[in-house]
This record gives sequence, C-alpha cells and structure tokens, in this order.
Amino acid sequence: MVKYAVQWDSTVDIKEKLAYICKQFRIPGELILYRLIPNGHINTAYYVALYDGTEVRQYLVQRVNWYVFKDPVSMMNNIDLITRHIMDKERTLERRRRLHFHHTSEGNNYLILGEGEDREFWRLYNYIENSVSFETADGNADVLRMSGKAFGKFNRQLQDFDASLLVESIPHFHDTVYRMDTFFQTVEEDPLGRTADAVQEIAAIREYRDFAGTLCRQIDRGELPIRVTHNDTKTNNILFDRDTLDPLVIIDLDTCMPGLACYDFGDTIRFAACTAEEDERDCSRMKLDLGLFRAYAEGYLSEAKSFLTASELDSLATGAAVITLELSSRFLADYLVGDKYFRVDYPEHNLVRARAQLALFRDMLLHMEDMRAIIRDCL
Ligand code: GN1
Ligand code: MG
Repeated sequence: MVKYAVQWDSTVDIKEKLAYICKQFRIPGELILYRLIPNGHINTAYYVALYDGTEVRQYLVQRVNWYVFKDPVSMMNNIDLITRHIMDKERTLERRRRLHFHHTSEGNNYLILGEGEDREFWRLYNYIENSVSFETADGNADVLRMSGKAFGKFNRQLQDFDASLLVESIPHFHDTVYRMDTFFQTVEEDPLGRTADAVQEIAAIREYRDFAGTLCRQIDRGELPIRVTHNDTKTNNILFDRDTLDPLVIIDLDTCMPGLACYDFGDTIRFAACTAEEDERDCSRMKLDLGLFRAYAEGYLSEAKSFLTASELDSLATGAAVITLELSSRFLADYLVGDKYFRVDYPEHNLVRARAQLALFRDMLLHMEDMRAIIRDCL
C-alpha cells in the first residue's frame, strides 16, 4: 500500500486519491471506476467501484466542506447517533434502506488527509443501487407525496431522540433573526461593492425583515416545540427506488439538529412545490404550485399529524415562506462576499438564486390562506 506523507493538494490525481481513501476505509480490491456526483451545493461526492477479482463493490466517497462545517468530527458523531436511533426502531431494515458509514483502522467514520489549511475531511458510505433522487419534482405529484411521507416519517422517528446529544453542526442555521442581522451587516460592509447589483432585492428583504423573525418570536414565547429535524429537506436528499418510487433512505444528515417541524416541511415546499428550479433566471416563471403543495402536505401529514401540536400545524405554511426568504438572504449574502459558501456555476449564480427565491417567497405570501386551507383538509 502506498503511504502518503505529502499534502493532498489539487496536484494529486483524484483517482489516486480516491483509491487511497478506499484503502484507508479498508475496502478490498482495486478502484475500477469513479465519477463525480453532481449533488448539492456544499460537499463533493464521488461514486466509486472496486473489484477484487470476484466481486464489484460500489460506494460513495464524499469530501465534507470544512468551510461550512467547522466541527465535522462532531457532525459525524451526530449522524452516527441518528442513524443508530433509526436502525434501533427498524431492526429489519434491508441494506438499501440505511446509510452505513465505513470506519478506518483507527475506528473513525471519517478520514482526514493533509494538514493545516489544506486538510480535507472524507467519509465513505454504501451506494444505494437502483435508486434515484429528484433535483426538481417536475410537476410530479407522486414525488412530492412520497417525499412528504419520507420526511414526515423521519421527523416522527426522531421524536424520542434526546436532542441534547447533538452538537449544532452549523450554529444559528435557521435562526432567521440572526440570519437577517448578519445579512444586513454584510450589506453594510459591502466588501466587494456588489450591493449595487442587488438594490431592489436588498430593499425587499429589508421590507420583510420583521416577518422573517415570526417563528423565532414564537419559539421565544414557547409556542413551538423544538424537535430534532433534518433542516435541509430538498427532494434530492431522498433516494427513491428507481422502479417503484418507494423512498429508500434520507441522505445528507449533516444538518440534523434541534429545529422546528415547519422548517422541514417548508424547505421541501420551497424546493419542489414550485413551478421552476431554485436558480430560475426568469422570475416570472417562479410560482408556488398549490397542487404539488397539497400532494406534499398529504404525504407529510399522513405521518406527522399524530405528533404535531395545533400551533405547529398552523406554522407549516409560515415555515415555507420564512425558509424561502431566509434562503434568499443567504444566497444574496454569499454573492455579496464573493461566493464562499455555495458552489456556483457562473459568477452571478447566487444573485440569480436569491432573486428566484424572493419571487417564490412573494408568491407564497399571496397564498398563505390557500396553504392553510389545504393543511386543514389533510387533517
Ligand atoms: C445547501 O448541500 P445542499 O445542496 O443539500 C444548504 C441548504 C440550502 C440548500 C439550497 C449545509 O444544501 O441549507 O437550503 O443548499 N446546506 C447547507 O439548495 O448550508
Ligand atoms: Mg444535499
């Protein structure tokens, strides 16, 4: 086995690096295939296949974004605790329905390569065969219904999980008052002089700053219970069976932390119950789709209505709007500081994303009562 004492910088061939990582996670065989998986804006994932002369084994190897996750070791511990908790409830879960992170010979479910500024944080887990995820529901109500069931069940399974065991992987993640404060601080500092590109958007976010704090104020008043939630419930964070659309497993557990049920409900609505993609350039095409909203609400509430309180049920529509506004401010803040957090495909990508989210938010505000009526229908 080759030992690398050198730094793992970009000059090291990625195939060689992946092969080395697989060895560290004690996977037998030679790397015969790898490819980049374009999923998500934060981490970087590769599909790998290894062959040992008799069997082909497939895995996902992922580099965690250390800029975003400041304490990835604790985050991996969170994920370990959460996946065990779910496993304990469903002991018969077949391999395709669970995430299994492999361990190195030191017993860690992660691997750190390199040192100092250049160090990289890697993990390796089972590849779920014959599965598919959805970047957009593309008008397919079944995808939404099944996603709702999957996230509703996930929230339910974690109801008896002791939240004090978890480290907050990103502090203040959905603390919208904090998000607004840091957003306007960034606007004030305007480090790259980019606020000039987003005058209207900044004014709109300022106009809705008070609304953004709605859920935080409800938490302060003790009206909404803190639960353990996923906090990033895009439909591309569920793997479905390619043939039956049965949701197999929820992935991307990095942001599982104490949170509100309506964040999880709202984030899927934001991502998938709409008429365009998250980064649609033509904002007039970006609307809430109430048919898809209904499908998601039906699926989600079939699992979640048994444990949600009346005020939580009432907060679901607000959650969709708040999380959409919050993300608009996050995209825009990242644009203003030079795209350090979200991966971008072109220079003004984060600005485009922020605009699309703002358009969706505005359309949601017009339909708050429609959303609430649909929720009531589903109870
Ligand atoms: C990020 O990594 P990904 O794409 O699943 C982000 C979410 C945003 C989302 C917007 C850790 O999720 O909060 O809602 O992009 N994740 C993190 O698409 O910030
Ligand atoms: Mg993701």
